Amino acid sequence: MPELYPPPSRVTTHWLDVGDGHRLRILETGRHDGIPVVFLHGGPGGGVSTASSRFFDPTKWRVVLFDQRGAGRSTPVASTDANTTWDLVADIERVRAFMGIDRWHVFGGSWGSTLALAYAATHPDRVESLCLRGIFLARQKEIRWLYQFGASELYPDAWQHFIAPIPEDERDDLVQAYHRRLFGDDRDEQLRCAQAWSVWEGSISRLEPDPGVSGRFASPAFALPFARIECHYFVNGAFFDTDGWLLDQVDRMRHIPLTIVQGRYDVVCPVRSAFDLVERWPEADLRIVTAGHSSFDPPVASALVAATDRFAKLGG
Ligand code: STX
Repeated sequence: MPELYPPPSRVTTHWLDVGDGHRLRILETGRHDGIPVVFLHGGPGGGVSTASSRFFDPTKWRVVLFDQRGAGRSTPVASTDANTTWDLVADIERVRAFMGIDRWHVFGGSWGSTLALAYAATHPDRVESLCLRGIFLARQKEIRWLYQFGASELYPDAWQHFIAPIPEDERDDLVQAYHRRLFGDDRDEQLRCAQAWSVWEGSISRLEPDPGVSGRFASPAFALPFARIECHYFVNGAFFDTDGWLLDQVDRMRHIPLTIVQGRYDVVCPVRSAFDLVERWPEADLRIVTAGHSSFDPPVASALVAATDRFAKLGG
């Protein structure tokens, strides 16, 4: 079982102005002349950490990680102005050009898989391979599963805390009810709701209970951008023209080598979505592991490292 690579010894930070008032923080790790790969984080709104570069052999890869609009250390933080899937797809191209890269490998989990597929469908010639984890296609049924009914039945204890900030007569549409509060005038309520939203997702991510979850996910610096940006995307159907739009684009990108690592017990992004994708994309290499959603659940981490090692061996 391959292990995560050590935390990076050298991290270079870049800043890129992408217009509309947004400035992105970009991190670069690994070899200057390594095989280029872009890491797309989850949420949307989750941000990157240097730990995300641990899926890549630093002697082989040049890893580019960036905080998507409004996320992590990108500014203005938690802003949803000019912030749609298509702005993010255009930003990936801006980051690629800024780094002087012609084609690259694309790696993303959860929302990162959604964004990777939207990018590959739009710019298939720029994508050398796709390595995706916890497939999320942003269909209404996936959004409902996570925030209305489904995950609620597996984690009724955590769910109780998720619904607590919303009055009973608004609980028939929790995403809308949260949206009103996350974008309302009451700052205290904004933060309380952001924390409840964020802790919910954190609480259901790992297969094994994670005692540190409320501390990390409730910290305002993480919770505010994560909850506001996610909620903004999900009230807008992730800005896709149709429900299931990504599945209808598969023929544009089926020539790209695709590896999927999927937790059998992923409650955030149930395996059904990976299955639906592979039905349309039978060449995909789907690896189902006994794990939950998180890329740091050990079987997921091992399978991801094995996948990037295979892509590196194929010659990059
Ligand atoms: N959102 C799932 C997602 O992309 C529907 C996601 N869940 N947790 C994360 O991302 C972080 C790891 C970024 C916290």
